[in-house]
Amino acid sequence: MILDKNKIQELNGKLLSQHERQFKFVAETIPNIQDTIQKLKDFQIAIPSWALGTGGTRFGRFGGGGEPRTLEEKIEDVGLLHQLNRSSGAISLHIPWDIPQNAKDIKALADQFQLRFDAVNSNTFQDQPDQKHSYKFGSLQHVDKATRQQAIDHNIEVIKHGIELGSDSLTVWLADGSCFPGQLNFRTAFENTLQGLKEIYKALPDNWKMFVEYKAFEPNFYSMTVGDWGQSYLYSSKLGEKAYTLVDLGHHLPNANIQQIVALLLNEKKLGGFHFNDSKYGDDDLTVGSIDPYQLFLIFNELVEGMDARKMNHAKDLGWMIDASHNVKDPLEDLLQSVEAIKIAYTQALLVDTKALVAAQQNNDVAKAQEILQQAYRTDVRSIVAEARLQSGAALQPLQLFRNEKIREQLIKERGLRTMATGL
Ligand SMILES: [Mn+2]
Repeated sequence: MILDKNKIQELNGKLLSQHERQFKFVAETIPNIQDTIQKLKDFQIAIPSWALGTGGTRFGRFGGGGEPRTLEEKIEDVGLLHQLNRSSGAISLHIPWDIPQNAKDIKALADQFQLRFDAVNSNTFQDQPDQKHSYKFGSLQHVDKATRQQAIDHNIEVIKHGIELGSDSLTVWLADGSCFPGQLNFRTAFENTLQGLKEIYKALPDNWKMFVEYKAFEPNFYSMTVGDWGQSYLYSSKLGEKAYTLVDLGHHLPNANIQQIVALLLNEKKLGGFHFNDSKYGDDDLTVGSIDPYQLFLIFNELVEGMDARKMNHAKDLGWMIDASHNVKDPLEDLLQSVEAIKIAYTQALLVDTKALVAAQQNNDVAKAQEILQQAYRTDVRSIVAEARLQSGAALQPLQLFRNEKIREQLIKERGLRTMATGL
């Protein structure tokens, strides 16, 4: 569905005077506020097609109704989000769940919503009905050459779909690993995986990037063949300069210092992109910023500092994606909240007094360094993020508008109650 633009204007009109008061209050304290707002307008976060529906767990799935049934409807949903916040201008597809029947038409539809295609994602973690060899014991790591070749061919197929849609990156996440000691020869698994990745890498167009995503555990519980940033870094270094590590915030063991990982990968020119989500225990795939917004801020602080040190473009030089899916919220509301949390953390990171922080570090003034970071973190920047939305023609309060307009109810009416967006 397409939201009537007047609805956005109408609600913004009602909220405007309060917004202006709040914005003025905080803007006065920030030098070059319009620079910050421009950065926020440019900063777009890709929405993964699989987050548009209820994710479920291995115990069950409680669908909320009105989920997109086709690729076209998935694009419409992301288009709707983008209309509401002007911050979700890209969609990340999952093959084979989202194979475009007619790439030209799909591209035209995305253009209509001003969306581009972000990284395409391959899938060798489940078997498809027409598949010859099973991935039960892995894909690129598999002991059987034909199974490995099938996984390589699939990834090359995904690149081809991506080229047709104008994407410029491939994300490879492998579920490969082992559940029990002795099941796998670690070195052979690594070498097989590396050889497979090399074959896929060869099929990348010159302007493409390949993201190697790691994960500490699950679905394999004893070892993962790309289990942490060090292993991903090994693969991406051996592959070449088009290969990068992708950091999914939920793919670490508890208490990992993700901000330090990010800082060093960025420094080594090997950080490619992000999958944002939040977690309490593991790969919980919860709404970004719902559990530990301070960590999210600290990660963004390293990103901004590291990108500025390398004179990178914040909006374009890294891949920004959400990777979340769960059981209890409306997926579109969840995505609005996630995008908002990312933008808030980014804004707070832009507010850090870098000069003062460097001076505090040079003087070993630990208390001052903490004060500087928390000064930025504790600034209520919500009205700055809202101002950027307002200037872009989006809603001051996207979630409120989503509810006021009863968008979910309309989607249920259009699509029915028992629809399902993911291929899980
Ligand atoms: Mn991920």
